[in-house]
Amino acid sequence: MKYSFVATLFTLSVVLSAGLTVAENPKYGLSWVKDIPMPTPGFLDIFEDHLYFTSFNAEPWFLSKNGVYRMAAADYESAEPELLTDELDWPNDMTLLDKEMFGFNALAVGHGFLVPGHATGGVSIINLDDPSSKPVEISANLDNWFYHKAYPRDMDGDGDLDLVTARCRDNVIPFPWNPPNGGELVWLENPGGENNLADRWVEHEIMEGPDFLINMRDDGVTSSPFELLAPQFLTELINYVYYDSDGVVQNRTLDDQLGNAFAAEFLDVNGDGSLDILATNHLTSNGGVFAYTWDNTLSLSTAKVTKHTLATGINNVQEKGMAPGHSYPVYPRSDDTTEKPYILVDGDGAENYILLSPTDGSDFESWDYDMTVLFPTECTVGKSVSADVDGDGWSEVFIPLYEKNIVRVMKFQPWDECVEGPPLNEVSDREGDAVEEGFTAAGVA
Ligand SMILES: *[C@@H]1O[C@H](CO)[C@@H](O)[C@H](O)[C@H]1NC(C)=O
Ligand SMILES: [Ca+2]
Ligand SMILES: [Ca+2]
Ligand SMILES: [Ca+2]
Ligand SMILES: [Ca+2]
Repeated sequence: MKYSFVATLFTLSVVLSAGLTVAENPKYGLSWVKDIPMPTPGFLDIFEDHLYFTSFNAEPWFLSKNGVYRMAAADYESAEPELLTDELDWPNDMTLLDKEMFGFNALAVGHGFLVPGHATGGVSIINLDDPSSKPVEISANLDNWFYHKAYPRDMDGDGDLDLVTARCRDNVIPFPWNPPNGGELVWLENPGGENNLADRWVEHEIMEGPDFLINMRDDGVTSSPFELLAPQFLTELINYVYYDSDGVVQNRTLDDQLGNAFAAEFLDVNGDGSLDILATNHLTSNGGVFAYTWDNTLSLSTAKVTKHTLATGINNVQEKGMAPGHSYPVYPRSDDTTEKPYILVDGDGAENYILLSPTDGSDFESWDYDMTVLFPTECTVGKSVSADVDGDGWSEVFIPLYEKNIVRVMKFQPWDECVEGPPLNEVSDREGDAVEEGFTAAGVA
């Protein structure tokens, strides 16, 4: 194990107006439920009633155990993840597609990564109604381009849904004979008809810049054919991409001060009913979480945008790696949305799991949050996800602990009633002892 942390919970101090400093726990914390064994889990999503997981690793593709898995979310106590496919190399994030697109329920998965041997990726379609069928890669199989997330939009107005995605070329070792690193926003043209998966789709470039993740605005108020956020890692900014009234693509840089960007999403961060942006960067030191607000009655293309820093000081601890990863708001109690939601942050290379609780949950004007490291993970944290999947009024949280080969299931509970999970410093890394021992150490038979 490269690093070990003191496995204690701690909270930042809260300064009271009287000038006293006391440590105050958030009202709610995360209580351990179980650890689900899964090789090197990466991205998690919840679509409808199911949890979806991707798994990838740096071994040569013919040795590696890549996978896309699914599990009935409400049955998290007993269900086992079902392998949908192990044929995609380095699957990243996923999107559930409408049945009308292919005539079956389908998942679009972006795949490939900058790790040598995995750099040529694509976008593939998984048939969820027939998981025994092989995924179909529809992207153009371009050397050294990899993809993270695709969204359906009708880009040419012919009535069928195309896919919009970002592709990235980021050679870890930039030999002079390699094409330059960079990112591009592209759309893949649906050929239409019943055999629209028979051939690869033509890939059209929209603009340069977007590279890893993108996020489509989907609140119904949007320019046509889309409005999106591109957290650009390579060019170190958050870009807002939209179409003007002449149908010409335009873009506006929302923040060029945050360094390498990781995520930026359209969300109601503070639960006041108006749309905001939640973002993270991805740095070796002093990574953070940021919100951006604007007057929703105005177009984001011209409105004044205010940046709020919700957390800083999130430090990478790995030899290779950066921090933090993805973050998202969640109501600890799904049936109580009167106060502001909490925010969960994947530490990624910081090797921890972080909770931001509103300093004053009822003050919707305030952007002050208290940061609590819930537990050290002793490994990379992938993209976690939360929802009240069993309808008991408490939100469950599913956390991919990459080198531990575990998805940790937790549930919001009152802070004082939270159960601590088995210590992760006793769970073997992938590089260490047998994976099976790791599962045993984590209390999973
Ligand atoms: C994006 O914005 C920059 C700066 O305004 C501009 O130079 C560039 O042409 C824009 N690209 C597109 C595709 O709109
Ligand atoms: Ca179309
Ligand atoms: Ca078409
Ligand atoms: Ca809001
Ligand atoms: Ca629940």
